[in-house]
Amino acid sequence: MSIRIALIGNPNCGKTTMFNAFTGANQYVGNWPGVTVEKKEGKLKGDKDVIITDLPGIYSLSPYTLEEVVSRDYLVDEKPDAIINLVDATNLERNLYLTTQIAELGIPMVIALNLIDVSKKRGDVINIEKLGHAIGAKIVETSALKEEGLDKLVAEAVSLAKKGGSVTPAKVLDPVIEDAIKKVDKILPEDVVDRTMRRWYEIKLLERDSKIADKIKLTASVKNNIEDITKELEKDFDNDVESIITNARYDYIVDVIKGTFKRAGDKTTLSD
Ligand code: BGO
Repeated sequence: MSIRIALIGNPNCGKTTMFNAFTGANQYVGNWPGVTVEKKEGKLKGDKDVIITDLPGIYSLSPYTLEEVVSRDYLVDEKPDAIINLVDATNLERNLYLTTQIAELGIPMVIALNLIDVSKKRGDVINIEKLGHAIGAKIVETSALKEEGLDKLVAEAVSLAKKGGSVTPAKVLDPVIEDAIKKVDKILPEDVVDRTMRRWYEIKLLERDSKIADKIKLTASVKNNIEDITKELEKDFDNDVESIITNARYDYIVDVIKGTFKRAGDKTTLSD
């Protein structure tokens, strides 16, 4: 049986370069069903049982662009066996925003810390172990351009895929938001969503993501109860729910980066 691995990352993180290095001539290009967004799939060079899907480059798993919808529908509906999440090492903060969202899906994920050659040349220092621990995923340093780290990366992804199962996403948001998610969890029926993706669905429902709400059958009373939880959260923070959750993600990322990343020229040291 074949193994399905999805490549996902921000625009310009080196995804096309990496996809080409993985698949070479073994790729087919078409469109995603119903939309004019390019779909690229290919077989891994050296192991035809591994199918790699290159998802559109995006900044977020929100529902506002075709690319975002295509990428998240694929991850949620097709549920690949493993995800390779490319993170541009020279633009860590912005790239990790998407990573925090992907982690919520509970799909086994390995991070490719790409453009590491540029980051190292600049003199930036990243504590890979600590960063991986904080995010809850293994990190492999890569240069897609120089084809460095790619064998190790794909071996890690294949091994995760073969192991199967799912990952329990960490609860990394502000405790008040985590409390609201817990309340949604209590009222969301057991069998309406994939068990391992519950956190993803709960956050999207809290955010009033109607595309996600339309995917699941909820009674009017459950919908109203979720709306009440959202309203209460908005009252607590005196802000709209999407801004509240976006800000909380960035707070978490800033915290993670503080202990794991040192820009060239920064005189402070990273603690162990
Ligand atoms: C140009 N290291 C380095 N140094 N560069 C990389 C790496 C890496 O690990 N990975 C990718 N690049 P895409 P998306 C370019 O095209 O794969 C480079 O959007 C140029 N082109 O070579 O397209 C890659 O698919 C002229 O650079 O990314 C490419 O995710 C001058 O990052 C760019 C300089 O890669 C984007 C760069 C005519």
